[in-house]
Amino acid sequence: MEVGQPVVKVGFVERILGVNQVTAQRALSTLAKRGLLVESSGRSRYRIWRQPELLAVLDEYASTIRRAEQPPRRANVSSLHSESMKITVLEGDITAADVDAIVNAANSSLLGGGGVDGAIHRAAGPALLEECREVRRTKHVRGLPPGEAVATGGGNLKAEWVIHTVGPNRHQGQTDPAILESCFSSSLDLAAEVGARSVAFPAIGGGVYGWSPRDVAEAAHRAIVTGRGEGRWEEIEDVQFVLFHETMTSVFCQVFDHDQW
Ligand code: AR6
Repeated sequence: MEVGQPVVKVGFVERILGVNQVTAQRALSTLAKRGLLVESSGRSRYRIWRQPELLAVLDEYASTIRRAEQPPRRANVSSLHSESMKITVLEGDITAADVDAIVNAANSSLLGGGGVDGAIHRAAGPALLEECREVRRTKHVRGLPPGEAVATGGGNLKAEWVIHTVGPNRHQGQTDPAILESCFSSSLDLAAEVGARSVAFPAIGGGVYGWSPRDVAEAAHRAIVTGRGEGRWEEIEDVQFVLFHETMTSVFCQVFDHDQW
């Protein structure tokens, strides 16, 4: 190990994530395989390789393990109604959502990635990647800009459509919350356009792209309040936020609970 290189130890991971040693070790080994850490001094110390993504991915990984330790469940923790739109905050895996359209937190390449993007591509199968390649060849040759959305079929998913949007990447200096808000409104515009009546969103931007749970929840909330105020998305009856972490879920509940729908 080089002198001065930041390291992460199993005990640290146990403490910050509140998991046991076996879970912490499994998380670190997986992160090393993903190239975010490099093993050094055996299996107890790892050199940090790609710091900005590390904590987000660790957190996501630990949630996956915690869910595997306890049988998976989709907790309906909050359900709010406007005149015609029901908004629900759920905790679980979005690929299992029983909706017409699932929104993907993609990157501009549209060719897949980690996080929820990776999960959606794995669950949808190769037809999704093929459709994304076609979108790149035709509509978005230079890639999909942050804040915009594009629809494809859902491949093997229950959902008929996947709506791909790209969050602003804070690590690349894209810090304008209006772009994040636009991810939610453009996705709903497109969902309405393809005829979806139910739509599931992940916490766009809330992982690798570095937005806090509150930033994401408030952007989603502002988008829906503004759009509904303008009479948009009348046809969409059911909006679900399907979130991966307790922290994200509780922040969404706070933000969406404080007013009447
Ligand atoms: N179901 C629901 N939420 C999930 C799932 C899942 N199966 N998996 C992860 N999440 P991220 P971003 C949560 O990083 O910040 C990708 O590599 C996750 O815990 O997926 O917009 C893309 O290709 C977090 O709360 O999206 C881009 O390169 C939230 O989904 C980049 O990441 C969003 O985390 C986009 O970064």
